[in-house]
Amino acid sequence: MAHCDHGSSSALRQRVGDIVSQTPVLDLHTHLYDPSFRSLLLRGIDDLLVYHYLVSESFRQLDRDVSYDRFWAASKSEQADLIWDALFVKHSPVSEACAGVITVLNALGLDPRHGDLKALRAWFAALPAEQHVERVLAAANVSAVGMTNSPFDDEERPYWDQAVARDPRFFAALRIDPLILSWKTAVPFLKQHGYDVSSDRTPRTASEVRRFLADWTRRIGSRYCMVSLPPEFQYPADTDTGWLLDHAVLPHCREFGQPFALMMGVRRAVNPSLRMAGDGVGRSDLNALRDLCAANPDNRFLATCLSRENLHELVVLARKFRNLHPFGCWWFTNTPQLVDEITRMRLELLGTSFTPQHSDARVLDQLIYKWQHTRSVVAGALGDRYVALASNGWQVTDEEIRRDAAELFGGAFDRFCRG
Ligand code: RAT
Ligand code: ZN
Repeated sequence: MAHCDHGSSSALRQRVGDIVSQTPVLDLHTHLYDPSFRSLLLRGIDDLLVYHYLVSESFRQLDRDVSYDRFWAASKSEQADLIWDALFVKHSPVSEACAGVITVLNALGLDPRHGDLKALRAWFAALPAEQHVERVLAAANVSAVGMTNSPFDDEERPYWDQAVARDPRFFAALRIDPLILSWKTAVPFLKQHGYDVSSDRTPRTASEVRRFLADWTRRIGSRYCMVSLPPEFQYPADTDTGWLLDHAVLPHCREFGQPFALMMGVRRAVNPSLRMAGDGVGRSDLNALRDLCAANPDNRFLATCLSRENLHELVVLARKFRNLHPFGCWWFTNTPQLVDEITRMRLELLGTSFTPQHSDARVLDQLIYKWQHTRSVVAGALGDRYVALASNGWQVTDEEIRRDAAELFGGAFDRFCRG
């Protein structure tokens, strides 16, 4: 029997690391836009610094006299200055979100220690959006970027009426939180946009909601439909949400042969003073997901959970339901230690039939750090599985490593979407 000694196991780990970094990623969920969406595409140092992950961290370190009101009244670059001073100058940037900024600057050849924010701002300002996109996609080795597209977003909606050339590497995903979670306010919105709905649960309303979903799916070329859900989400349920799922959303996804993506466990506005940075986490009841998968075998579900405590149960559910595809280490679980734990658990229980990560990037440059950090963790976890196999005589080939890495970085998702 061939044994994998220390020398060959470190060579194997090295091969895995190389192949994982050479494998392009399909990033299935971000909040990025292609450059044709102009100011909606966030990029550069100020946007990196006012990222909501950093806003919430900065309030732990800012001087007490910086009130919420004072912070929000400041301009974007003034907010960036405050955050830079609190998190990078007065303290070391050791948190994951802070370290991400350093990874980005380093990858772009910028040295934040020699210079000030002014110099960094000037560097980014000189970079046209298209060139910036090329540079970042190349540095991150990302080949496709899933957007988050909401028909309910007044800033985004007008862009879909423009017949402009779009960057085909950015693909659309239809985001429908307001429809599913605040039906009472969605009704007047739909009416205003020409859909004959009422707050009664009638067949006419269901078919009009389906027409709305179909129109937007076609208009934006959406690849899947998505919602984020509070910890209280239940299914089946005699609620507007339950009714909309059964009579509009799930039939729509079946008709278009598309998955429905659930991001479970976000508790919105735990601290409203922090605005977008004020959301928290709660543990979800995954019996709802079990029942969704069991009662709707002709639907496919992508799912991620915000609560670490839900993630083991999610993996076990995926073993039971082939119409369920776990994805990503979302938001508060996107830290190297948790990505490592979660990815190892998924590899050990699901093989390669899941998608370890999505970036959730809101700022173009973040693709660099989110993927660089993820790649090193995924390579470590995968490398250890191959080393264990090698110690029992199964030597993985480079071609097999390439195949597995491609599965994990978008191939398995692609196949799952195709059904
Ligand atoms: O990770 C995030 O940036 C969150 O603010 C959310 O946007 C979350 O990813 C979501 O899509 O709801
Ligand atoms: Zn998101």
